Amino acid sequence: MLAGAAQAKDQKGTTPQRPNIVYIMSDDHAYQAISAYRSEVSKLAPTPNIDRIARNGAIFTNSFVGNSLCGPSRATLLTGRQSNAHGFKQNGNKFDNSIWVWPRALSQAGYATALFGKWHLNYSPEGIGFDDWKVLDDQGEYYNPDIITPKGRSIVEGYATDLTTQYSLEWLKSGRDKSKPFAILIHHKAPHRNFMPALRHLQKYQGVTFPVPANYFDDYAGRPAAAAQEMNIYRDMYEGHDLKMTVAEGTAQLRYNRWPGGFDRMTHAQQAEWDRLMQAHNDRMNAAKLTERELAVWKYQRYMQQYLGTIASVDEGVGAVLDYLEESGLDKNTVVVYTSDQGFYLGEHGWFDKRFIYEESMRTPFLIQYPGHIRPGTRVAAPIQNVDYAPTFLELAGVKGPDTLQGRSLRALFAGRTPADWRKDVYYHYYEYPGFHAVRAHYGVRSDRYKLVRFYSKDINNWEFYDLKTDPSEMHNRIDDSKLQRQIAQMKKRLVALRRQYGDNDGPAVDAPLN
Ligand code: SGN
Ligand code: CA
Repeated sequence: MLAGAAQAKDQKGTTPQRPNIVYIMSDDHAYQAISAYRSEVSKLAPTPNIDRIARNGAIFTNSFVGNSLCGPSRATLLTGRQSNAHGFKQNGNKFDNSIWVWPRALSQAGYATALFGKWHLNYSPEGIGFDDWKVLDDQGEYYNPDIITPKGRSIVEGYATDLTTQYSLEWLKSGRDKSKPFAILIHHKAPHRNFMPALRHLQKYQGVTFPVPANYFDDYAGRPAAAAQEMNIYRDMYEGHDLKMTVAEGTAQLRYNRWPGGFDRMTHAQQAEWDRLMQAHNDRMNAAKLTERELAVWKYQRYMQQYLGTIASVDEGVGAVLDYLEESGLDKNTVVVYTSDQGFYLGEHGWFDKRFIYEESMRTPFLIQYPGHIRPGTRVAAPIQNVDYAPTFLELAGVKGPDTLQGRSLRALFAGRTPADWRKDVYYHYYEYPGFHAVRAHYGVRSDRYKLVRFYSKDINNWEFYDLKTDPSEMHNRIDDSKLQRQIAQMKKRLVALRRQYGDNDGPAVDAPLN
């Protein structure tokens, strides 16, 4: 057996066949936009193919990240460690491709490995341990993106999501070493900003009116960091770049477009088709001369139409991969995971983007199928976090990981057993300030009932406390509520314990004075 392949023997003394792993991760895909999670928005924009995974296997209803930002989350996925431990705390850091990551461990244990799509940790994944890879440059572009491969970099005509699916299928069908089990990472750029759907989906939701979240016009009372952010749909989205609004009726000229790169890359034919498909909708908006509040709601609708439009191609891509696995019979011995690098706000608190510990950002979807090992339709409520992915894949592949892993395999959970000592609460730490969207640095802990948060930037330095049972939308900071002081003290203890457990000394000590 190959080095590192600590494959357990089963009761008959034979080595069970190691499963293949298909890990599909999109970028900024809110659980609210996956119909298996049954949100109001997703009822109007279903994801039938992603839902197949939940139907075939399990859906985790309390899945979280430890730092709701792309780079840190991806580094956690690969290393099984929290941001402070792997060191990639904010976007723009450079990932050290030589540190321990599970894809290399699987490669060394005899797996064929590949990565396609968004990487965003370093220039390329050279040295990570992938037999094959093709990645988008940095954040990646939706249309005609730059693609970096072991041979260099080039502009490829096409739509990023479709290209990522195409590369993945090519590798699965004919690119890999078929004598080995495989692990493939399919990392979609969609639905990341600036939310550009494929032309075939550009009008898909144009006529649809999505339910506006009840707290869309949040006043942020008692929550200074929530008030100070710059991720408000009606105030901070760029009308051209994000919302694709035009300057006047009868023209396709966009309003303020801070980063024109996304459109400049289109071919003339793509641009002409885009303009044609958007014209009537934009003309109606310009003709309506909307008032402030009406415009704010219109912007939410346009945001949803575009964001969900990009997900349509992701869902098709997931369907194509699942179809191939089924047609080839590979599905029987293949674990398929669908997740996102973090959650995202779809208008809750008036927001897009993520970063905050508040629910919609801290949560991330997690769906998994593994025929014969997960009962179809399983729902798991135990809290999981992205530190758990690496230990899970290692256990499935029968490979021993290093002692530095900070998560725990999900295998017992999806097999229907929650270990008695499974975690009861989840740690969180966001660092990137100053940065895009002006979300102040903070850390905190979330239990099934409460959430305790410490913001610690120079200008905003406060505690917040939420009762998720009575206030699931986190509108009322109860930190000064005399009736909750016992629970707050208890959560502070948990926060100290979790900071110790993960070795996180960044930021002020939990008992440090506020100023
Ligand atoms: C870009 C986006 C931001 C986003 C960051 C991080 N602006 O800078 O809105 O918060 O990425 O996103 S954009 O208009 O240039 O897309 S992350 O998913 O990579 O962490
Ligand atoms: Ca992201």
